[in-house]
Formats: sequence, structure tokens, C-alpha cells
Amino acid sequence: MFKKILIANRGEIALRVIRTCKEMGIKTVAVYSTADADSLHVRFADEAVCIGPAPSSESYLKISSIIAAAEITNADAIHPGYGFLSENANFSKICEEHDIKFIGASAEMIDRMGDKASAKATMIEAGVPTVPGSEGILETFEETEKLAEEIGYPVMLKATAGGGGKGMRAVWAAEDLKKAWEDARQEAKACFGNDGMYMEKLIEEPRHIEIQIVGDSKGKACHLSERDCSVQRRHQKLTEETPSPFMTDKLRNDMGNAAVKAAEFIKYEGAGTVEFLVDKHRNFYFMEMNTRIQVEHPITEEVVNYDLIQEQILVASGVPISGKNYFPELHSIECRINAEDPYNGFRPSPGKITNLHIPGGHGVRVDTHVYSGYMIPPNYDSMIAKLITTAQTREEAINKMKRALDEFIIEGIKTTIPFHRQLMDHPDYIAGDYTTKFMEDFEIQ
Ligand code: MV4
Repeated sequence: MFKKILIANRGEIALRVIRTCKEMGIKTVAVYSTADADSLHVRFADEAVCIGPAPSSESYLKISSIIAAAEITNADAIHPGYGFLSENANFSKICEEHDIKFIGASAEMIDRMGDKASAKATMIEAGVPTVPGSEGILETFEETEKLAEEIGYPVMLKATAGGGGKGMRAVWAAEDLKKAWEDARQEAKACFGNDGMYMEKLIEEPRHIEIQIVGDSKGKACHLSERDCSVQRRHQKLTEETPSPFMTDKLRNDMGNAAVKAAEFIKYEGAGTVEFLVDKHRNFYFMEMNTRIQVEHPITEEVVNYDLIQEQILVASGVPISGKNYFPELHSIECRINAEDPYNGFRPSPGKITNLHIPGGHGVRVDTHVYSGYMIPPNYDSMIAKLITTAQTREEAINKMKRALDEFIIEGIKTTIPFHRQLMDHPDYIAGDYTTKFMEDFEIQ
């Protein structure tokens, strides 16, 4: 087992990893930028190393500084959290070259799943349902035009180096294809330096339902059921829940088994998430595979009573998984509390938290790194807390979420609390009747 783990991240996920390490008797090393000198992950880690100034590119993304911190503290593993270097194949490779265990996917796996067209080709080989479309990258516009006619409009053009909606265009009619093709390639080139595009039949008003999986070093994988992440604004998840209100036992088994088949086919090691698009007929199609722990992992932990960070560390140290699958015994909802103003286009609202009261009570979990007097730096992601409520039924979990949101006091900055509070009163949300289109029609009062 590892003696000392360096957490190459900040904020709530750094605290989350430190907590589990302490419970496992593993020493921890925090890395921090000068903007995070007063952060709680610095305070609660056994050791802390300043790795540079505020800008991420000079600190949390600076591979040489992080490796140096691991060397001088003699850390035998690095947990990357999510975001930052968590899906950076080069970082995974450099850790391996320095004999530091990267608690995440191998460089080869990150590359294979990071390239969306190659991920899709892999899933087709594995026999996982995928959206009908091109076999790999589209070489010319003529080929694209011909294939769109064969598939039938509407179609979706997607960047192979993309993800999270960048370099993606929905095309509803033939006359719009040329411009969409050029715009998407230009955007992909600008964002990823790779304008490789592929095409799929457009799935109208899909749900985003993802399956948590864990694979071990013996080639075995299991699933821990689903998370419904359909409530998103500009590809930013706002709230997630498990079980999905759209799920049936059959669909859960079919999706869970497909995700396990995918993980075992690629011999996936560690915690991962297989994202699916689900249409209104409950057909599901592979969308993407994430090779990291996700922001929303706590709702899964709450309903199957399982520490996913501990599992990541155990699997990385070679401990085999039990192999059984996990099914929700409860209902859990997560609301992402961001330092953003929902009444002004969700624009960031950094600054000092002058007063803070964190909700509690039965079935309430708050994963956060903020404290009263904390200065939210403008350099990083705007999420400051995750409010998670868990109960026997969805109705009770929603009720508990309303009570907890009303109790959550954060003064000195704007937050998305008012948005979440209104969401919990929205009839379509309460009915579980929402897709990825939901936020397009949501008007905050
Ligand atoms: C799609 C789709 C409809 N049809 N693919 C969005 C980002 C990336 N995860 C893929 N996405 C989509 N791919 C086909 N063939 C609709 C989306 C989509 C979406 C998917 C999940 C969650 C939110 C979304 C918001 C807009 C579009």
C-alpha cells in the first residue's frame, strides 16, 4: 500500500482525497499556488509544497513542478482529482517514468478514450451500442455530404479531439452542412489543434445518463449504477441525481452491463464513467468515456454506501475488486453551488465570503473547501461547494434539498443557490420529466 500520496489538485476534491487518505493511514502532500496559501487542503495535508503563482498554467498544470514536489517529499503516488492533469496522458506517462503511481488511467488508455472517434470505434468492437454514423474520421466534405444523405438529417458533427460540446454542430438540413462543417473544424482546430471530425445521427432531446465503473488490474470490472446529469447549462452540469427518474430495472441492467463490457474489453483499471445518450424510447448510445473521478461521484457513494476514492487507491495499489455490481438503495441529489450570479447569465462572482453557514442534519452532505472569511480566487473554476441530499425516495430527497438550500448561508458573493432552490420547485423537475434541453427553457425569477 502507498505510504504517501501527493494530491495534484485544489479545492473540495483535494480535501475529499485527503480525508480518505487519512482514514487509510496514508500520508498526504498538498500542492498549492500562491493564491491558495490559505486553503484548507494546505492546512489538512501532512505536508504542503508551493508549486507556483496563481495562474493554473504556472502551478496546477505545471508537470515539472508537481513531479519535483513528489520527488522532494518522496510521495509514491499522485492522485490528480478531476480537471487539471487528471486526463493528461503525458502526465500519466511522466509519473510512470518517475516510478510514481498515477492514481488514474494509463497514458495509452487516456489517449484511446480521449480521441472520441477512436473511443467510439473501440466501443463498436466491444459490442456497446453507439449512435449510427461515420466509421471514424471524415476526410472530405464530399464524404460528409454523402454520409449525411445516407444517415438522414438531422445529423451531429463532432470533433474527435472534442468533448463537452466544443467543435460540435447539429445540422438539420443539407443546405446548412457546408457552413457547419467549416465552423466546427475551425473551432476544433482553434481549441484542440486537431480538426478531425466524425458524424452521427442526431438524437433529439436526449438524456445524459452515465454509469460509474471500476476496473482492477486483473481485468475485472463492475458497475455502480447510473447518474442522471441531464440538467446542464452550456455543457456545465448543474445538478445530478441517482437513480435517474427515467430509469427502469431493465435499462439499468442493460446500460450497466454495456459499461462493464466496455471496461473489461479495454482492460480498464481504476474508476471511470461511461456516458450514454438516452432517447425518449429508452434506446441508449455510447457518448464518451471519462478516465477520472467525477465531480458528481458523491451521489453514487451515498446510495450504494461505497468510498470511490478509497477504491481508486486500492485498485491502483493492485487490490482486486470484489466483482459484484452495486444498485441504488436510496435516492441522492447533488446541487453544484457555484460562485456565479444566476440573475446575470451565471457570470462568475469571486470575492470574500463574509458569512457562511453550512446546512447539516440527517441525509445532508456538503463537500466544500470554503470557510467564513475565505477569499475566492478568480483564477479557477467557480464551484465552491457540492450540496448532496440523500433519502429513501426522490420526493424526500427533493424536500431535504429545499430545506438544506434554505439553510445554506453564503454572504459576500453571489451564488447559484437561488437557481437550485427554484429548480426544486419546477414542476417538470419534480415530475422527473427533463432532458438535456431543460435549461434552454428555464427562466429564473
Ligand atoms: C449528441 C447529442 C445528440 N445527438 N450526439 C454534448 C457534448 C458531448 N458530451 C456530446 N453531446 C451531445 N451529443 C448525438 N448524436 C446531444 C449532445 C448534447 C448533450 C449531451 C449530453 C448532455 C448535454 C448536452 C447538451 C447539448 C447537446
